[in-house]
Amino acid sequence: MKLYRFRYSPYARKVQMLLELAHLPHEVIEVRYGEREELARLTGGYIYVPVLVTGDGTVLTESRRICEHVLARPEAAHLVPAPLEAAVWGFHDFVDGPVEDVLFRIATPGVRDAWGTAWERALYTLVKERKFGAGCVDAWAAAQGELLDRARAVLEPTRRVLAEQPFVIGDAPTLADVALYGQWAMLEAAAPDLLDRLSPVFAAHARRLESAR
Ligand SMILES: N[C@@H](CCC(=O)N[C@@H](CS)C(=O)NCC(=O)O)C(=O)O
Repeated sequence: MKLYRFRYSPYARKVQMLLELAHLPHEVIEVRYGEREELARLTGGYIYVPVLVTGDGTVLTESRRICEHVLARPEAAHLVPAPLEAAVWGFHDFVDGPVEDVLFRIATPGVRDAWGTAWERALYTLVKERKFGAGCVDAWAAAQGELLDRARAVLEPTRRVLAEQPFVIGDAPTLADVALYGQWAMLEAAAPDLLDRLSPVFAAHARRLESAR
């Protein structure tokens, strides 16, 4: 399989961790933000990541759909234990919704500054400003402290659980942890200390997942 990603993409990093925990062989293709010709040709025009190309050449887009596909494989079944299916998917959707909604604002200024070319920084800013308004990236940089407080409030029950047990559901990782890991990877791609500043409990959770894969 081939996984197309940006290093900062929480959705792509979620899929990557899922493949790693399931021990499904895959090649990671690092897409250059300012150069997506291969991706556009492959997908027929979809230039978001993640994109997964499966062993039989099927091209999958949308991380939730990709996760469903991977989880249908026997190697990955343990990552959504049957009696916990509703809870695990519910948590996944909570992470990709309200959690991502605040964390991407925290990560965005650092992600922008990390792009290697002025063209990529300008394109990334344009993409954000077209959706969230002129000056949004600089405004999020200025409001980082408040955004971190908002994120801590949204994630406080999760933090309390992870302070007491290794993973969201107990002793073994599930899709719930994998979804969180995508967010942690985004923050650390923006700035290496950002996740630890959000909470050392979350940084420890990221390291546990990396050890588990
Ligand atoms: N709903 C999609 C969202 C994918 C998405 O928004 N990907 C972002 C990276 S996190 C992207 O590719 N953005 C393109 C751009 O910034 O031009 C999924 O879950 O896969």
